Amino acid sequence: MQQLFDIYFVSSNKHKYQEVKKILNTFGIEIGFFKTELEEIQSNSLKDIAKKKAKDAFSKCKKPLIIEDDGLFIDSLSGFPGPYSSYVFQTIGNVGILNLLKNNRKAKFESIITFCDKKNLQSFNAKISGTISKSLKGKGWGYDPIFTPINSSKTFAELKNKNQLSHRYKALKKFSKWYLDRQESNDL
Ligand code: ITT
Repeated sequence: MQQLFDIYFVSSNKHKYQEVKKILNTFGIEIGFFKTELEEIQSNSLKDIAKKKAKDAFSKCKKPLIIEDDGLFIDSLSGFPGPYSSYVFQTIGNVGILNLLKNNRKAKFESIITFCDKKNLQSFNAKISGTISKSLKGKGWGYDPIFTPINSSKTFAELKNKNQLSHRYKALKKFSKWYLDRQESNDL
């Protein structure tokens, strides 16, 4: 029989779910996976995209849920690919990004986690600074082989503790505090 959860992560991306599950477990939150493609509006604001995605997710899953929208923002490319990170990864990919960069390799990863249920639509965001490596390093998903977080010489793909410092970890930490406080005061 299928297990029922108090809260679901809705996404098409199983790598994101695997990380979200591990991170939330460390905060004592169990989460189920509702795998589906979500509507992504075109906007320069991750927060607007995330809110729309969360409403679309709720119309499909019909249970309390979170979704996540991420963007990789590269300084020398004026923030590109930003809200288009998913599309850019599927088209030019990591090698395409490496070919676009010269000396300035500074970048940021941002995560927005949005919670949605019948009453609430609440977002939590976090960023991590870093640089884009000069070549692919390590085996990881998405941009992990090219993103080196600040204070590290290794890419996300090479690091063992990505889930203790990533943009996703920081946004989920904020969400967990809010969620557990609400649960404790029977406000959910
Ligand atoms: P959803 O169904 O949840 O929307 P998605 O993969 O389309 O899944 P996003 O729109 O948030 O998700 O995509 C941002 C892209 O950025 C994603 O497809 C990855 O390629 C990349 N990405 C996000 N977080 C990452 C991480 O921690 N490490 C590596 N790449 C990441």
